[in-house]
Amino acid sequence: MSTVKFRPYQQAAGGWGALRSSLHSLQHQGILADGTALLLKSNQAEGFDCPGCAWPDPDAHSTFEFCENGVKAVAAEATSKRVTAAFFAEHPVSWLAEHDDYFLEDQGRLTEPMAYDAAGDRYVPISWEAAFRRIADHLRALKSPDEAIFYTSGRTSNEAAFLYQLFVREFGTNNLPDCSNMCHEPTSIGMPESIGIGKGTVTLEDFDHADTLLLFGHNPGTNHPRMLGTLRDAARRGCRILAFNPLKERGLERFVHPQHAGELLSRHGTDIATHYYQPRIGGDYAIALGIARYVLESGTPDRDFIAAHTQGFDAFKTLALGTPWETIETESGLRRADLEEVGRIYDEGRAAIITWGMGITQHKHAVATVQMLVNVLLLKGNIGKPGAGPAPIRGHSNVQGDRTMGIWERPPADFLERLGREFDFEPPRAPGYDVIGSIKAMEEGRAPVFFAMGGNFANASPDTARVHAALRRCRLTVHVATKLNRSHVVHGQDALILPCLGRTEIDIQDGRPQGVTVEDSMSMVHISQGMRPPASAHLKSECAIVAGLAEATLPKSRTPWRELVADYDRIRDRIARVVAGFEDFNARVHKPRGFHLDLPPRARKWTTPSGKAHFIAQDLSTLVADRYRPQTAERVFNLMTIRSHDQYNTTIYGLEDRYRGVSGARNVCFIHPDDLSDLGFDPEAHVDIVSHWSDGKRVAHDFVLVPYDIPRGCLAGYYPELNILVPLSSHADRANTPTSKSVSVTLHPATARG
Ligand SMILES: Nc1nc2c(c(=O)[nH]1)N[C@H]1C(S)=C(S)[C@@H](COP(=O)(O)OP(=O)(O)OC[C@H]3O[C@@H](n4cnc5c(=O)[nH]c(N)nc54)[C@H](O)[C@@H]3O)O[C@H]1N2
Ligand SMILES: Nc1nc2c(c(=O)[nH]1)N[C@H]1C(S)=C(S)[C@@H](COP(=O)(O)OP(=O)(O)OC[C@H]3O[C@@H](n4cnc5c(=O)[nH]c(N)nc54)[C@H](O)[C@@H]3O)O[C@H]1N2
Ligand SMILES: [Mo]
Repeated sequence: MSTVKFRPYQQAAGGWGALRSSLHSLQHQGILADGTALLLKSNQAEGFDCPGCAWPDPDAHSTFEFCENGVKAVAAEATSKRVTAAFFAEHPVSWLAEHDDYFLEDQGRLTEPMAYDAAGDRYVPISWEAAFRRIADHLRALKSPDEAIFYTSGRTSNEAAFLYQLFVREFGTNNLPDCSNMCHEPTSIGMPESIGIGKGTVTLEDFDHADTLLLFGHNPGTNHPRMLGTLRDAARRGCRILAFNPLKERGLERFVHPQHAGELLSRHGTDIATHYYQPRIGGDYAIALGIARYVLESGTPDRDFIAAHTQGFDAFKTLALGTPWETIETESGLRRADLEEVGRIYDEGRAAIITWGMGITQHKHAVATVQMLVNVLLLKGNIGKPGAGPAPIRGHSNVQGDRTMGIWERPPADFLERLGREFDFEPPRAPGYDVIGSIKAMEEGRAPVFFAMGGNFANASPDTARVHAALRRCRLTVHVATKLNRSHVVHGQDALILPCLGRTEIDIQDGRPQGVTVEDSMSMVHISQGMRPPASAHLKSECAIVAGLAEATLPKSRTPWRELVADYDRIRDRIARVVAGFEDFNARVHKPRGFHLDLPPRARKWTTPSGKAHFIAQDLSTLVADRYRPQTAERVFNLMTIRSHDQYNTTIYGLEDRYRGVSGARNVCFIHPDDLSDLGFDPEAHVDIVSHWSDGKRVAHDFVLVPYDIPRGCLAGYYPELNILVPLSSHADRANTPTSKSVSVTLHPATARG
């Protein structure tokens, strides 16, 4: 393994560093010449939606919105490198499996359908027809449709997602786990109980009207860099920006806009956060409770709003005022004076937005924390007025749209009702498996067929060893993918790789180019039109793959699969009749920049059973009592697994985590300098990280300790390398999201791998 270099990064986020790194990625993918032209089409009214993050596009922009990590995402898809049949002929799968994920994805775009040949331990070419037949044979041989699992990652378009869930339900199961089970599920579970919908209520424009922003547990400089432009404008207007993050993330501190020549000359850039708090990992429930307590005790709750629009206020007030400040301090890791400062700023504000990311959702008490953040908003009437509201920051560019289209293992009854009526079949009603349920089912042999529409299930899921064993137990694994990844080399007895078109590519059906649609983090739905010739003539669109599969598997289906795929407008017409809020879909989406979905809370309409918004809270002490405490005399740390600046989830672009000053390797573990010396380790000591759970220990070998500005008792390292430490049964209450941001671990001098 290469060696880790650590050199603290002094500059602002963005700036020349971002420009240099973007050029480097275009060069690395061999598309320096035409890459720029391509980027000019990204996030434009008539271009393609950036396959990177789900941050919305501003309504008016000059050329293109520059984003370093967007460039990396586009370049990774538009790469000139190719994985051909000759590549697979040369390399046995066991050889591929010895290589890391960076190597696998870096081989380039997949070019034709491949099937695993056990005798030669190689993937060999297969025709599309034969591939569909083989999958259909496996599916039809199952004792029950519930023995198959159909995963989705969040890049799939609305049209493909809609057809895919229709196929899966006509086949007869709701086993539709998706990446949001590991991501924003606590948001989707918590928010409807509070305000009736599971999505953010703000638009990008609201950020122009807010005077207070509270940012919880996300890292915009890396994971949604276009948000930095929004934050910069807000900061320049004098908006108060409060960041809550155990780490000092540079993108939350200051930013140089790479498209402003004047700013490029100043190294310091614009200060983003006016106030920066470093809570302990998992301390956010207590912070939000502290804010609420301050407002109730010393501030001015919006009594009219509370009386007219909410339920549960009195109980909530009793609970908040009854929580001692000492408990709030210990649990949040912030001092009372800081908490009161936050409370005061929030109370004084006229309109506040609260944003959150994985630092909130990947914890045991994630649902409770999401609901506590909503309580804070309700206290001041900060929903349903300009410049105010909840803004969960989604991950994949269409993960929100996929859920809207029915990629959901627990579909609402009214959706199934409409789906069944439109397509003349009886959809299954029993809930399906989510990600964790799927892994357990495969492990126990209850689900021998695993099909994935995108993603990298083998490495994105928790408890790597168990997931790999589970996938290997399958009779068939199938991956619709653009690039080679771990999930293709950790496979079932029979395995297929089906290569598809990416977002940036021209999708021709029946002689005409097709556009697909996506929904961003703020519920804007718009068209995405590919611009590049496909990476190979053998690629199919995700929609065409679903149709091929459906025709092979469901001979009695009354759905005109081929006809729908010949013109995606026809798919949208069906969506318009099934999915609430998509009436007149084609007419509305073909307008420049598309349309905004109607979100009732914006008009202070609450689609909860009571018709009101709800204060929902539980005693902080119950959450504390609930915490897992390993039986060990050693010092136990709380580890969060996070993204470096040079990756897209399991896709590793390079080995530089620029803003954190780390380069050269990814086996790092950030630790407070005093914790380091207390344990008797030197900086850059090599350690094994051992996670503790009721079912035993898990070990990550040979990680380098990097002294860092992080609260004591807390550690950080990179996903997906540390997924081996996340126990399968450690997950958010009710939402089942793996607790990727709180793993109980101890540190030990590195030993040889056993
Ligand atoms: N370039 C790039 N863009 C991406 C992705 C990518 O990998 N690369 N991934 C996409 C996806 S799918 C998603 S979901 C998003 C993820 O975007 P983020 O939500 O930003 O994801 P993480 O990197 O996991 O970062 C979590 C942040 O929360 C902080 N944190 C961790 N635990 C806590 C806590 O207990 N409390 C608080 N307050 N903070 C905490 C960490 O220090 C870190 O700054 O980004 C999307 N965009
Ligand atoms: N420990 C830990 N684990 C985590 C997280 C964490 O923070 N910590 N984060 C979780 C989160 S938030 C998420 S969202 C999941 C992500 O989980 P996934 O969505 O499953 O993983 P990705 O790495 O985004 O998937 C990358 C693969 O998608 C394929 N791909 C790319 N573009 C396309 C396309 O257009 N179509 C198709 N069909 N395939 C495509 C490529 O083959 C690529 O290899 O991981 C989760 N796991
Ligand atoms: Mo995500």
